[in-house]
Amino acid sequence: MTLELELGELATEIAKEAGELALRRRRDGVHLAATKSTIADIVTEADREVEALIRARLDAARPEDGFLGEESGAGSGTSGITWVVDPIDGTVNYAYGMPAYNVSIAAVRGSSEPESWEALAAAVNAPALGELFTAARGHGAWAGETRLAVTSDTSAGALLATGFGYDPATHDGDLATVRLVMPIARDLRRSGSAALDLAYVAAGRLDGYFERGLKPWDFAAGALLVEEAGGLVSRHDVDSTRPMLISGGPEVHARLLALLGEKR
Ligand code: LIP
Repeated sequence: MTLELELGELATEIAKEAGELALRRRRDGVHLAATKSTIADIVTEADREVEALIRARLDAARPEDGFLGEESGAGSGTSGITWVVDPIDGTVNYAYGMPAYNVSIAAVRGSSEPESWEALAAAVNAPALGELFTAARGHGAWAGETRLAVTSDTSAGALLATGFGYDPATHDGDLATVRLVMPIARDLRRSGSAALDLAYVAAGRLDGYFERGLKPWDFAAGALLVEEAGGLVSRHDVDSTRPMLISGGPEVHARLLALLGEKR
């Protein structure tokens, strides 16, 4: 078995267990643990508990690996493999009881800097939706037994998705970005979860997705799903406080790149 498949099996197994925990805690009732960058940027007790479970399982299975999690931060390793984890991506959806949330786990070769890592394996588990998306580099992207592929025909316009940051001061600029891309769009979706948006691009349910200000754990797994489904993912303005992520099939990616590739 290749390293990519081995890491993918571990990510999938842990994402399943972590998703079941997140679902149980949602049904028990969600409790706010803290706020972060703004009052809207929340973390629930379940976020912390799910990440602790994921980190414990990874430490037991591969103690020499590094770790980068949204809630517990970074831990160095000696193996050259780093796990990049968002325990509950779509946290606000989760807190409100909306089903568009997921456990996102990626294994990358190299550091926890997106510009220098190579993603090797990914699992995005949306337990309330009953969907598990997986990928291992060189072995395709999957939803269960279904192989994923990005779209290619956007003659009716592209079905795009985006997201907005937690800081209201950024919303005007993000809306200006939306205005910029609408001429190539047939419509726009906003799920509230970057990992799910990327999984949907990989599955051909969206033609493209773009968003400013994502954190490494928001896109680490979803980006590999898109790449293994024949799509492209790129980041721009990476030295800014809010880099732009662009994703889609080759044609849609090129059109988004032409419109958004440089800071607007
Ligand atoms: C969320 C992303 C989403 C973005 C939100 C937030 P979180 O991640 O998945 O795409 O629009 O602002 O960053 O906070 O739920 O892990």
